[in-house]
Amino acid sequence: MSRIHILSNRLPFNTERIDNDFKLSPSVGGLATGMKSVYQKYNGKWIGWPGIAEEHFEPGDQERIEKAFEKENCVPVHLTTNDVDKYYEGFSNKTIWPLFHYFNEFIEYDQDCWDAYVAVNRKFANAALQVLDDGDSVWVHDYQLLLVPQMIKNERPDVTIGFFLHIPFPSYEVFRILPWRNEIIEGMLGADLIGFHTYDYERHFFSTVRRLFGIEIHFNQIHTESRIILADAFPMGIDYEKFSSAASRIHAKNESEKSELHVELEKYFSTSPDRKLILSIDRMDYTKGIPNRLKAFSLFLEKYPQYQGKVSLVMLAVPSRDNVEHYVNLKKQVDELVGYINGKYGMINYTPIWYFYRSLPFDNLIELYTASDVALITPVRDGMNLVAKEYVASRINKDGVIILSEMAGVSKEMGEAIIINPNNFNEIAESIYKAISMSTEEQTFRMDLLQKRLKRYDVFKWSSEFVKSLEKIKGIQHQFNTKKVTASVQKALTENYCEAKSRAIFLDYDGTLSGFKNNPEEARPDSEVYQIISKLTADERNEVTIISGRDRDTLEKWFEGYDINLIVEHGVWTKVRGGQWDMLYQINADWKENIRPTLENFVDRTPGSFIEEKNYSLVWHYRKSEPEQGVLRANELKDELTNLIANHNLEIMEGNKVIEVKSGGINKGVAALRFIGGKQFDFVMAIGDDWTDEYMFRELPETAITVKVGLVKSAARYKVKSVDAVRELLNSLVNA
Ligand code: GDG
Repeated sequence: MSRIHILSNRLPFNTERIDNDFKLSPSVGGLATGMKSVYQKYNGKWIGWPGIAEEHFEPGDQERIEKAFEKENCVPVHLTTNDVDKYYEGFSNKTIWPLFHYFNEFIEYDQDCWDAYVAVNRKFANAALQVLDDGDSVWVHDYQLLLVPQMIKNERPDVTIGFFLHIPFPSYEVFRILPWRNEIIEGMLGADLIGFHTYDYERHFFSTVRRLFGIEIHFNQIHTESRIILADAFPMGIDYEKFSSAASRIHAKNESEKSELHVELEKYFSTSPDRKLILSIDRMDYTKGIPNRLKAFSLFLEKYPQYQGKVSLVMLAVPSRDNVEHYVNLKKQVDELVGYINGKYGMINYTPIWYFYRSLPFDNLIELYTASDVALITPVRDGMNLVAKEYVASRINKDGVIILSEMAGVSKEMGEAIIINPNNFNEIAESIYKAISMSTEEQTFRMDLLQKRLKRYDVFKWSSEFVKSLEKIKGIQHQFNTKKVTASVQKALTENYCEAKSRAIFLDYDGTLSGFKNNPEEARPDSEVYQIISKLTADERNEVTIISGRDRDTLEKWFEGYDINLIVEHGVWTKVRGGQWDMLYQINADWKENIRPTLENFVDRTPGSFIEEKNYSLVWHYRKSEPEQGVLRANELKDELTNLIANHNLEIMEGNKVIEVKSGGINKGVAALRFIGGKQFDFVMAIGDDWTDEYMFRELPETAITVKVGLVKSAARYKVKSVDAVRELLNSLVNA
């Protein structure tokens, strides 16, 4: 089985200097747990920063660290203090973190930090390149390493790369603010599989890819020139069993075994039977909505004074990035709010808010989860939020209520929670009341559903689903590659070409010989196209035909003086070289006046779109309109047209960013076959890019060499990736 390596900013161990050596202790986070199962099962390495900057090394430390990590199959990437300052604390945490969490006012734009980000991503990529063997895969994690996929792909296109983003991917309208937006997306598109926690993040990403690069996306596959890339939502799970068994273990403890916190919690409830405890746990981060939570809790006590003295909030805020200005300010604000609320509502035997600004041992965490009646989770933005899931897993008695912000990715999976808007303090206060008043039956009903779901889709299932998708994309790419015109296929085609005595060559124009332009008129042939056509037509064994959906005047003008055949308007008109225009069979265009108003209506409603008129068809172009709106309107238009054409012999054709209405019964396939007629060709070739060319691929004899431009499904025998590749193929034929 091929190996899978993991790349993340930190290695999954904490490093402690003991005497003259380093002791590693496993870190306990969800990512570490989930990924350990992957890199161990697939025999890979974990590549990341060990957590000690190079400046703190004493002589021999680097070797000692490397040796210690080698035993754990980890490869340390060494960073300097400057790297950590600018790449991690700088660009990662002061630019990407606020940007991706919609805190635009906190974003710092610092060229030095960006340069360091690029350089450190390069260090990680190089470390990975050192360990990669043929057939290996890598799974890159998170926003600190967005450029790594492309850096690896450029050097090792054969390696399958997965990337998972643990934080939200913002709307394009926010993402576009970033000066380095193109570089970031190009970096991510080096991956073959891109994972997000939710579909919303995925669709924001698609929208960004479309808008920045105009790349085609079919369902969840991104079709770049060289590869198909899969993107999908994989909501991260937790190690469910670990939390539920820890809760059972703690539940079973006798008095002497209980921790101090455990005893204190029991004492709190024993003073009055109707006491309730609300829990909140987060890193102290401005994305977590901690001040909102405090204000809403205060409002609750104000609105429901009967609960003063009976309901407390226990708030664990783990210190995080505490040397950064915005975090310092947040801490100050939280301290003040806690002081204010405790001062206002506190009594001798009642503290409204128990506030811990530190990290607690795992068992204490479980004690908090099991003791609290309500989990109050109110981030203003959060990629997923694992605390909500951990609370559910720890509720072995199937009671407890979760109040959950709709801005956390986890809310998509937890319909049974009370979902709130974190900026609506009144709604949160009311939800607290609703939660503490909820009947036990209702709590159990909701908790049972949540538990079943989270147990099934735990962190191991999450990582195995991702790995399965890595295999899937490998398969999809392989399917494409088997049809790809490789060097050896090209050689064989060239040999066939050279041996043939008479050849029919059908070439579509737009998207095949010439790339798409915003305006159809701008796509006129360049000198290379003319050169290829000249060379092809100079060989008298060749019958060269441009077969296109374009109108006859344009193509006649563009190829005036060239010894070629033209088949235009999808086969309506044919002009054999030296001859006159001839219609395949009599058709009329009276229907246009009935259809035109509908198209005009769509032009008015879709900025950037326009109508192209051909002799026997009308075309609605939407290449220049907003990508999503264009697709939406195109579907709407197809729908309307389907009703309109019911009594006419008309056809609706969907091309590349166009919807065309044309007279029925004629297509490129029928026209190409008619052209061949009874003539004997021992080499027939057809190249085209959109689905109107599929008629040709299907109708031509089986022996024909049919070539699709692009990576989508096709009836063609071969595929090439781009217009450039078509030109390369044709050049290789004519130069043979
Ligand atoms: C990022 C994304 C996404 C907290 N306090 C203590 C402690 N914890 C543990 C919790 C939980 C973890 O920390 C926090 O995870 P979250 O998911 O809530 O949040 P982030 O750290 O911001 O993580 C987030 C996540 O990545 C995964 O993709 O869900 O959206 O921002 O596991 O239990 N653990 C211990 N003591 C504490 O005091 N032992």
